[in-house]
Amino acid sequence: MSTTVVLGAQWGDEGKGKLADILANESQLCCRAQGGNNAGHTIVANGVTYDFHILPSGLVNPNCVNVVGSGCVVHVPSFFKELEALDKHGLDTTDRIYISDRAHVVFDVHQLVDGLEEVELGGGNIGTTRKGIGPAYSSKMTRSGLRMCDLFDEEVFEKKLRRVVDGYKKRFGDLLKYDVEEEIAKYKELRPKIAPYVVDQVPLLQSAKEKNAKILVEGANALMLDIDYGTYPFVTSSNTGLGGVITGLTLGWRSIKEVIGVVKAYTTRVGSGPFPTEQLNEVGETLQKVGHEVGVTTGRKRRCGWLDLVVLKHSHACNDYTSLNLTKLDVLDDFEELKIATSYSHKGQKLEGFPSNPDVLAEVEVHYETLPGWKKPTTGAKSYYDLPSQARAYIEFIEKFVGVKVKWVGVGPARDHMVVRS
Ligand code: 2SA
Ligand code: GDP
Ligand code: MG
Repeated sequence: MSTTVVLGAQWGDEGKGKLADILANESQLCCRAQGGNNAGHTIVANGVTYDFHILPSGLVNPNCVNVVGSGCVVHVPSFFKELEALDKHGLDTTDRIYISDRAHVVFDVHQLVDGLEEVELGGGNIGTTRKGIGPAYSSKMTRSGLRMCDLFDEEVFEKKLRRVVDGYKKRFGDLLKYDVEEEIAKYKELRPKIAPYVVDQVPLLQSAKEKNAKILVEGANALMLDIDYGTYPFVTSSNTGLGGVITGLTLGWRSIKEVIGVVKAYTTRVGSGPFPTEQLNEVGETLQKVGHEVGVTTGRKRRCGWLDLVVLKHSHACNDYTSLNLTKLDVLDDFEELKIATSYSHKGQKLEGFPSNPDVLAEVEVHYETLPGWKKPTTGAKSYYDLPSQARAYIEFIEKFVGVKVKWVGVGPARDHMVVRS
């Protein structure tokens, strides 16, 4: 068995879905290890644009079986909504999508609580997607959550769900506008519908191992949103790095052959939290417009700024990438010059590494290198040497600084807008 892992190296939306779709072509299984339908992965294939949230991007490839792993959280009605959207595009998903029976369930009450918790935080809110991700993982960690396997015994299901809701009622009182009876009734219909999709992931992956299958793991969100190594508390509620892959799936660590970090050629972030290279000026606006930087799940405008190699070095220190996919290089085609952050200082002192304290991060002074732009279109490039020399210099600067090879370069949204280096 050999496993390739695709991980977001910045704050998300680097273009993981596109690389996952390309690599799914040579994989028998595509698995998600963490997160829920907060993720938004856009794939442009055969002239169709697909948006994935909880479903793995391997579904676009008709020969790839897909798994939503134990480390994920699943809002069942949204799962079906996404499947229906794929069906409308004519994509046959029959017998190609399974959910681990250990994955936790996101209920409507979690989504409502997500909103209430954001209101409680006031000006210091996280800027979540309000998909109930944080509350569902909180239920998991306090051992009161329901897993997919809990859906099938009606009596136990009701008892457990009522207990979760009672806890929230105590906390939020009348602010929580939620009818548990309605949710219970909804699951009477959903129960038989979801049953064929729910499997024990452990033997499924064990059998893949025995068959020497090629497995692709599609990371969701990104390292800077990791609950332990990201910009806490402005993060999502799962381990988005390599650690989450190991706990969220049962792959066998020996099988992991590649860990590919997906890096946007500039930086974006959705939601709140410090963002040292953010450009609240014309540069940021141009990146937002040219890069069509709008959230796939919430439709929020993404914050934009220069590429930050302090972030990328930290990300590499956490995930140990074997190679990188630099994406959206084409968005930089019209810039006269480009800036790349190479170090931070705080109160006049140069910082080693990436600060863990968000207040320090919010105050850092960023030091940049300036590189010449190329002022030529890159989207038609088929091989590395089709790229302008300044674009290659930009790529090689990143490689040298981080110490990891850039193996893929994205020069447009479609499948074939990808330069592969040997
Ligand atoms: P949550 O909802 O609890 O996971 O939010 C916590 C933080 O994590 C950020 N987050 C994301 N950042 C980038 N992309 C995400 N997916 C969507 C996309 C986002 C969207 O692909 O565009 O549509 O807005 C994603 N999901 C979570 C979030 O902004 C919070 O900062
Ligand atoms: P993910 O969450 O990492 O899968 O990324 P998203 O799908 O949220 O956001 C990336 C966006 O950039 C999507 O709209 C992709 O279609 C698009 N995209 C991916 N790679 C490239 C690229 O190389 N160039 C351009 N112009 N767009 C790209
Ligand atoms: Mg995204």
